[in-house]
Amino acid sequence: MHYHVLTLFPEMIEQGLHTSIIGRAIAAGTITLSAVNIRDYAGNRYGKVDDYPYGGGAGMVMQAEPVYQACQAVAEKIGRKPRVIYLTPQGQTFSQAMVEDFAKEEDLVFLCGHYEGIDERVLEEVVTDYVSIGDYVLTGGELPAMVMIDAISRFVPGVLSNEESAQFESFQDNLLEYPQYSRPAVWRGKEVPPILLSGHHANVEIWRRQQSILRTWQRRPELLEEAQLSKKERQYLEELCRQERQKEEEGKEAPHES
Ligand code: 6GU
Repeated sequence: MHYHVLTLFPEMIEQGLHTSIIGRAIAAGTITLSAVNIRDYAGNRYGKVDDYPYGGGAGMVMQAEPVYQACQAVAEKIGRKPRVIYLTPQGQTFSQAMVEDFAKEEDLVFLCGHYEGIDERVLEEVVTDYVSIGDYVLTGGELPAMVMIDAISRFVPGVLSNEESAQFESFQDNLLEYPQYSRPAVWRGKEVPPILLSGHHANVEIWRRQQSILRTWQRRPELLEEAQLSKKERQYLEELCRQERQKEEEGKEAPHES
């Protein structure tokens, strides 16, 4: 996978992604990361790439031509028109389904805006995907691009070791991950669930699946609609719901404290 990030702050991208698992994948050449400074395509001696908005209003707008030239430079380098993702709070919300789709590409271009945005005409010309990372406003597209690169890279073959492999983590199967414990077996009086110390591997697996279902039901119940559960697991979920209804009923019957 080759990432090309078009930005006014290339050092932010270069410094942000060279640690941990993504840093290791870059060092190994499994993925490449090239931060392209849009200012290098300013076409003037001052490196000026923004101007006042037509029609008035606050702030500055990134001009079309430098963004277009930076994009063209990437297309020429790789010999074809790549997918170009514009990071914007107006985009589709980034999801695990999008992660897996983007991970299939050979090259991905991320276009990071700043100020009050980018001239609409160049967006119409080059952007293939408008993506947001959530409903809040950031100062620029660099952090969202890094978030996306991190998530997509986990699905690029060879980035995760077998042990780190994505298979059993959150959102696999639309279930949240089960809780994890490590030594000591008793920490400040809190014990590790005894089944994890039993050495009974099959029972541990059943317990972990149940914990995943319980967590998802407690924290992200909407995910369960898409989850693939076995007949036994459905029964377990129904039992959870039944217990909850019972608690509610008992709560209603109990006399109120005053
Ligand atoms: Cl992709 N960009 C900016 N500037 N703000 C955001 C965002 C993106 N996603 C959420 N907020």
